[in-house]
Amino acid sequence: MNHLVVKRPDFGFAKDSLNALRNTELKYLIIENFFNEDEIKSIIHDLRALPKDLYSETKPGFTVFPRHAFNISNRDEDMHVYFSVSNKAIDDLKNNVQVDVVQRFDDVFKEVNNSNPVEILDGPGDGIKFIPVNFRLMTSEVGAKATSGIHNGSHVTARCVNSTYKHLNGLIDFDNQLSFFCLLQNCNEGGDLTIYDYKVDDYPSLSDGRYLTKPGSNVDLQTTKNKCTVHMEPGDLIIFPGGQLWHRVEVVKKGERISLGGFVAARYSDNSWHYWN
Ligand SMILES: O=C(O)CCC(=O)C(=O)O
Repeated sequence: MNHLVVKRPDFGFAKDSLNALRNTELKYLIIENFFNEDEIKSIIHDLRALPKDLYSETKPGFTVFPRHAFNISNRDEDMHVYFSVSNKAIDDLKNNVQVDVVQRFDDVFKEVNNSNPVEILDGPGDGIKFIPVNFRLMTSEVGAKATSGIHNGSHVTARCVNSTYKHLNGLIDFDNQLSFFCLLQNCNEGGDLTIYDYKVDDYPSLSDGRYLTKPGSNVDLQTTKNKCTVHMEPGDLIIFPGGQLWHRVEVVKKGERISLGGFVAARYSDNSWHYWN
């Protein structure tokens, strides 16, 4: 599988990347300089100034703003809980972060989708939207491995069958969803993204964060060498087939890692792409 690294605004042959990533012809796309140094400084300054109650702690050492669509600690949460706060969360993003991060994603997604717009996903009901992106802050808390563990989109979805994703069934191709995030701050040790050469179907499905060995398979994701670890610089954006390929953020050993991201997938009815978090 290939990967591409491009510099904004020179997209050249990355113009059809969303489709190439969906087909796993591409393993990942990096867009360098998605945010420049001054923008990153401004965003991090705004994050530090945010009222504490706008953050949610998903587990010790892993804090997000605004919240995730799925509730990591309560898989039975009713989806209306999320949608009752999602429009306010969109306003919180706009009102508290000076750099218009959503506009930036709109612009870049269009560039890598053959000039077709990629819109924020609609929620159930008129005027209700998903939160487009969120900030993820991972620290190296003592005793808590602030990392995502090895996962893929279906794994995440499996934890959410009773909640927010329910209404997406049949509408969005979220088995083949792409993950994306911009790295805003590197931690001092760890925190790189590892993408495995294995797809969901090559490997057993997980339950409750544990992963099982597929009967007859001698693949062990913990020890396999068939993977790549991608080191990114602050300001780089990565898009990869996180719905299909196993991946993880390596344990944050020192310092704090800050990223901004979400998911993007095509709607079955017309193949138009939408993003959410
Ligand atoms: O936001 C990040 O830093 C990690 C993203 C990730 O693992 C995912 O989207 O599945």
